[in-house]
Amino acid sequence: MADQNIELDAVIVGAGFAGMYAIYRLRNMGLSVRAYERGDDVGGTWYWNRYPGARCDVPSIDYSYSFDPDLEQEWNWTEIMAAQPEILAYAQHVADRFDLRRDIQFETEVETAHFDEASRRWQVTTNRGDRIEARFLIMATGSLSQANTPEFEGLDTFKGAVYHTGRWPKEGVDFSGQRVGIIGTGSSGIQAIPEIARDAAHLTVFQRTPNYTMPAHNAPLSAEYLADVKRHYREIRETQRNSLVGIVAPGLGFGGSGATPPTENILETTEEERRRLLDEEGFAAIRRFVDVMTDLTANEVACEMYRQQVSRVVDDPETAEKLMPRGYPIGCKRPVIDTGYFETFNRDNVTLIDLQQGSIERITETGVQTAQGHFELDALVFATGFDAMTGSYLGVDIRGPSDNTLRDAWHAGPKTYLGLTVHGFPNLFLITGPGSPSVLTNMMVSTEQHIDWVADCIAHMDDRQLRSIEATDEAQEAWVEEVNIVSRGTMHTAPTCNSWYLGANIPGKTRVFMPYSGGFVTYRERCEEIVAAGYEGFTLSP
Ligand code: N01
Repeated sequence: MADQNIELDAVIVGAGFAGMYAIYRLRNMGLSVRAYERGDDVGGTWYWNRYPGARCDVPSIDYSYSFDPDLEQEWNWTEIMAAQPEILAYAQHVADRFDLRRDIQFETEVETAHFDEASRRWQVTTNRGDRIEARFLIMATGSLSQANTPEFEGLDTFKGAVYHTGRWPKEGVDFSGQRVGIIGTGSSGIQAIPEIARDAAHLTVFQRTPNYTMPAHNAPLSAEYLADVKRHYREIRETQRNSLVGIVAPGLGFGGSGATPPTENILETTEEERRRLLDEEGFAAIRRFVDVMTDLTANEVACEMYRQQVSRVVDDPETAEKLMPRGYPIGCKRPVIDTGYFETFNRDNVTLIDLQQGSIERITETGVQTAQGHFELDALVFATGFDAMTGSYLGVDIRGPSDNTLRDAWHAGPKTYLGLTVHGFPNLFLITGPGSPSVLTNMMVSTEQHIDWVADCIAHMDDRQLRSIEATDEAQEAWVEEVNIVSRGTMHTAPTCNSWYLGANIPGKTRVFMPYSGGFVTYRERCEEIVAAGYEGFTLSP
C-alpha cells in the first residue's frame, strides 16, 4: 500500500545500521519518521553482501551499537570478527528489540526528493507510488551500496548464472560441480575466492590488479573475554569516541588499544633482519613499521617484503609472480584481510588469469573471452565493487529549492560541509557522506556520531522554532579544502594510487579523495565546536 501524501518530520532513506539508529533516535524525540528500504528486511550492507566468506574486518566488540547498555549486555558475539550471518542476525535482533520495523517500508526505493521552497519541506516519491512530505531528508544509504557491474560487451548473452557479491541471492548459491569465474580481487573477491574454490569444480579468478591483503587471524571469543568486555563496555565506547578510527577492542592485537602501535622504521632494518621477521611473523611483520605509511621509499621496502612473503606461500612461482602487487603503495587502498587467500592458489581447481597480460574482451554465451583466450564457465561472479561514497546519493534525484540537482552540484566531485550537509540543499543530512571520516573509520562509531549530531541539530531547531538549516558556500569550500589538506602526504593520495576512495574504480568519475582522513576524534571535536559556536557555517532560518 502506497503512503499517498503523508506528512512526516523526517524521511530516512535506508534501513541499514545508520537508518535503524536514526529511526530509534528521532522517534524517541517524539518525531514522526519513516524509513524506506529497498531490501525486504533491515541490515543494509549485511543484508546484500551475503556472498560466501563475507565477514567484517572490524572486531565485533567495536562493530556494534553503543547507544543501549542493555543491548550490549544481552548480545554475545562469537568471533573476533563476525561473519555476515551473525551481523545480520544482530541487525534483526535490534530491529525486533526496539520495534523498528513498524516505521520501515521495505522493498521500496526512494526515487525523487525535491525541496519545495514555499513549504520548506522535502517532497519525496518512491517506486511504489508513495508521496511523502517531510521537514528533513536523511540519507542513510551507506557508502558502499551502489553495486558496480562493469559494462562488458555480451554480458546479456551469457547462458550461465551471473552474481554480484553486493547483491547476493538470499537463498545462497550452490556452486558444486560448476565451473565458476570471478572478476575482481578487492575485499569481496578475496573473501569469496577461498570459499567458492572449496565448493566449485573449478574456479577461474580474473585479476586486474593484485592486492595487498593480510591474514585476518580470526578466532572465537571466549566466555571470559566477553564477560570482561561486558564489564568494560563504557570505557571501551569512550575510548572509541576518542580514537582515530573507532577500533579499540582490548587485547585483540590489531589496531586497537590492545595492539602495540608500530614504532620501528623499516628503513633502519637490514635485508637479513626483514627475512628473519618474515620467518617469524609472516605478513604481519610489515605492521611493525611506522615509516611505511609516511614515506614512499620505506613503503617500497615493505612492498618488496610483502612480495617475498607471497612467493613463500604460493607454490607455483609463475602464479606467485602474478599475485604480487607492484607499482602502488601499501596503504593506498582500503586494507584487505583474508582467510587463506594466497593458499587457495595452491589448489588444483583454481586458475589465476592476470588481466594485465590480456584483458577481458567480452562475455560470450559460454564464458569469458580475454586477449589470452576463452574461459568456459557455468557461473560468473562480479566482485567488482561499488560506485562508492557518492553513488547511493546520486541514485536518488535530489533537487534543492531552485530545482538545482545534487548531481550538478557534485559534477566536479562531491562537496559537503562536514560530510553531513550540502550547500544548496536545506534540511538534507547525509549520514557518513563524502567529506566525513566514514569509510576510514569504524562505520558504527561514525554513524552513531552523525545521527546524534543530526538529532541534536533538529532538537536545537525545534526549540527555537527554526524551519531550515543549510551550509553556507564559504563553510563548505573551507571544509572541502580541509579534507584535501589532511589527505596530502598519505598513501591514499600517492600519485600511483587508484582506489575507490578517489572514485578511480568507476570510468569517468571525477578523481577526488572523498573521505576525511584527519581521524575520528578530531572530526568529532570539530563537529562539536561548530555546534558550540552556534552552528557556525550554517544558515538557520525561521
Ligand atoms: O570492491 P573493490 P570490493 N575488469 O572496488 C576489479 C568494503 N568491504 O567489493 O583494482 C576487471 O575493492 C578491481 O580491479 P582494480 C571495503 O571497504 C569490506 O572488493 O580496479 N576487474 C578490484 O579488484 C572494500 O574496500 C569487507 O584493477 C575489475 C575489484 O574488481 C569495499 O567494500 C568485505 C573491473 C573491486 O574491488 C569494496 O570492496 C568486502 C573490470 N572492468 C567489502 N572493474 C570487509 O569488511 C573492477 N574490477 C572485510
